[in-house]
Amino acid sequence: MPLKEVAKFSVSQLQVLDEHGQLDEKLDPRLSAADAVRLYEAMSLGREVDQRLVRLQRQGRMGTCPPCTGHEAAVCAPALAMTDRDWFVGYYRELGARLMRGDSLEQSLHFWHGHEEGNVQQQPGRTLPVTAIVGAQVPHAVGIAYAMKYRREQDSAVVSFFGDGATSQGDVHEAMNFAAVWQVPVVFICVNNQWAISHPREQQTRSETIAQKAIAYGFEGLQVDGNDPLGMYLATDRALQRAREGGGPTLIEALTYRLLMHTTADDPRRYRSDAEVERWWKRDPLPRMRRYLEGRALWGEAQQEALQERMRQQIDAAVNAAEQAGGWRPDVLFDHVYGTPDPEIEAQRRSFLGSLPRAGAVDGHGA
Ligand SMILES: Cc1ncc(C[n+]2csc(CCOP(=O)(O)OP(=O)(O)O)c2C)c(N)n1
Repeated sequence: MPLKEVAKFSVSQLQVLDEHGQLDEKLDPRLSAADAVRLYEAMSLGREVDQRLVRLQRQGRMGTCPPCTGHEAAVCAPALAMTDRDWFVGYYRELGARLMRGDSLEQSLHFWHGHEEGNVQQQPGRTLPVTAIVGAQVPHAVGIAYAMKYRREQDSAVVSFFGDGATSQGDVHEAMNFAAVWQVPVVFICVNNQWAISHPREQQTRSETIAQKAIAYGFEGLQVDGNDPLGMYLATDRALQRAREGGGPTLIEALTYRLLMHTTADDPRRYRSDAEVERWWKRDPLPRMRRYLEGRALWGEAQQEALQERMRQQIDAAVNAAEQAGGWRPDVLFDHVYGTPDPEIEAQRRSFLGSLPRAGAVDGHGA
């Protein structure tokens, strides 16, 4: 059967700052000193809060939470590239980036402690709350982008984050297909951390890269070293520009690694080797960014010590405030299921309250 080639594609990988702190001068996005420092500080705060959350959970002072250690470049650099006019539609592993977008640390602590109050929108800005339903946020992102196009908003775009596991969800593919058909201003960032709980990337898809999936839908897909903050910034900045100029969607595959457990309820030693984890710690985005700052004479031991102290005080204050807050109603989760009261939901509320040891008397720390 004679065959003729009808299409040919390739996928590129971007790296600007390698694991040794070596900079590709031609690709350097030339961040201002203030932005470079802001990015490093945001990544550091994300890491520090993450470590504290795990310790608090181990002490029984925090609910189950999903650590973000390792993801800092993949999420904070895109947040730096975004403006307040852009929509941030994420999932549950972008803590540092959410703090950059104006979420309060205290309220994030409420959220991970399981208090519905942590879901109340913390700022009037364009950041959607955390979602734990894998992939559900991606159609929302495309819907928002569609509305922006319809309203002819030209100064803004949507950035949506999701994991490699989420690419097994139909929602993600439907969203990408419509984003391409409608040419809406959206940037998809797949944080490919190699694992969906205990399920390795290789069993998630037979595609060699996640980035190449974009080609099938008809838009650009690019793989980026997700531990390289400058590469992630550059890729997101360009994709946002294209989106705002009417050029449609982009898929960025951020190649990274979840350095800790999936959530504090998980033991990753049961499914992955210490050697693999060790290899990825050597590519940790934080020392890489610090070396870059030091190379530009923007950082040194004194700044690091001052930052550590500032972060310690900020986190201590938020933890204290979160632990002192309380008096939560345990049935608040029934309040917003529908916009108007519903007899079935009210029956469920009564049944739930009736099942509590001392109905109505349970505070935020005791239930
Ligand atoms: C629709 C749906 N299916 C299954 C789950 C259970 N679940 C929670 S997280 C997760 C893995 C997600 O992996 P990935 O998308 O790679 O993100 P990561 O947690 O690795 O950042 C699964 C299967 C869920 N929350 N929602």
